[in-house]
Amino acid sequence: MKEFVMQSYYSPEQKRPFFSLSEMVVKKGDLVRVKVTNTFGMHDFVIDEFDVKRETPLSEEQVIEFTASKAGEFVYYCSKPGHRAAGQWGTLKVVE
Ligand SMILES: [Cu+2]
Repeated sequence: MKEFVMQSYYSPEQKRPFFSLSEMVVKKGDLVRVKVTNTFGMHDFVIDEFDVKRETPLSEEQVIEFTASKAGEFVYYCSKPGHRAAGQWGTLKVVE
């Protein structure tokens, strides 16, 4: 089990949305638990390759679990309009 904790938020100063964590590294076969708390704005958490798509309501910790069943580099991102393009994404590295 690999556990990660991150915040999802919109920065009024920088005028763009963020995840507080930009990278997660796990081993193939690991059960991955990601705790995401949205502290400002409207966001979700998506990893297409692992069929992860979770709404993250404001101020509620969401616990997302999946098995890293394939190796490679994948992107986790927020699918709200414009957020990924503005930089709200990170890299999930699954090593053999
Ligand atoms: Cu977002």
